Amino acid sequence: MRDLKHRTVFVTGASSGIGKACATLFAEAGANILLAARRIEKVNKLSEELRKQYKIKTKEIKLDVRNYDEVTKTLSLIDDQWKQIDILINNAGLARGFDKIHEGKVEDWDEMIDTNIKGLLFVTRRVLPLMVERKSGHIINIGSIAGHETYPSGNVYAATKFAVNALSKSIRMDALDKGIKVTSIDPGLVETEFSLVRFSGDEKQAKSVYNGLTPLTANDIAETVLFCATRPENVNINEMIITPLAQASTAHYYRKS
Ligand code: NDP
Ligand code: 8X3
Repeated sequence: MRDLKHRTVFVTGASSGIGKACATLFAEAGANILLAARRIEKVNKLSEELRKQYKIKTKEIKLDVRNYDEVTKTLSLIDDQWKQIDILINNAGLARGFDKIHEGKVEDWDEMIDTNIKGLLFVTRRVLPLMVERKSGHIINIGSIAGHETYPSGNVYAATKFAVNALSKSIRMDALDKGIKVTSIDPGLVETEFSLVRFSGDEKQAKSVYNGLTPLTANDIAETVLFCATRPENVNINEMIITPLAQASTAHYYRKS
């Protein structure tokens, strides 16, 4: 098992859900954490808690992954010690809306494509060269079961996660001779702010996604991310699909009552 002590882990979307849980578990394992999201007040709070509790180093960055100039400038301005990124967790992402494609909102499509595909690419474009230079690093993309199979009204969200799936495979090929690991973690239903964001703050609708079943927690996913990040040097986990017990596919759920 690889030791994470003093390693540098960069988590995008660290203000909530899976990203927050990853930042916490990696901090507990002794890694130094670079935390990024747009809601900097949430990032700052978590950062301070992690520093105090686990005696590690943290750095907060306010970042909108959709803006390539911002990604470039922010990452070029961080101290050299923080540029030695050992593990990048490309987690920032979202679903917007749940419309049939002929009724879909173009602004929702733009937001998902800009965040889930272009945002992941923008961050990777700035971080991967630093790993290539050092011939070492691990990129962990948070994809989705929706990157393997779609579902009614899942259309553009699923398309963005199919793209993440393709990019994980592509990065693995392009960086094959550079000693870089690439892993795709592909969850099913995880109860986070995800559904609240998808349904634009409608709490009742968001809650109904998890009716009658026990969804995964962000911590369940963070544990699998940590597992992948701590395999021996020669081992690369390519992808993992993780669902709650009550989910068999993007369209099959067993709901009690
Ligand atoms: P949350 O809504 O709880 O967290 C999403 C995170 O992404 C937030 O920290 C948010 O931060 C960040 N984010 C969103 N847009 C941007 C942006 N433009 N720039 C920077 N950060 C951004 O949802 P989850 O934790 O569930 O989602 C994390 C990932 O997991 C996503 O990629 C999602 O697609 C994926 N996933 C989730 C599943 C689920 O059922 N929950 C299942 C499968 C995959 P902020 O708003 O502060 O910028
Ligand atoms: C989130 C899981 O099934 O809601 O990626 O698309 S799903």
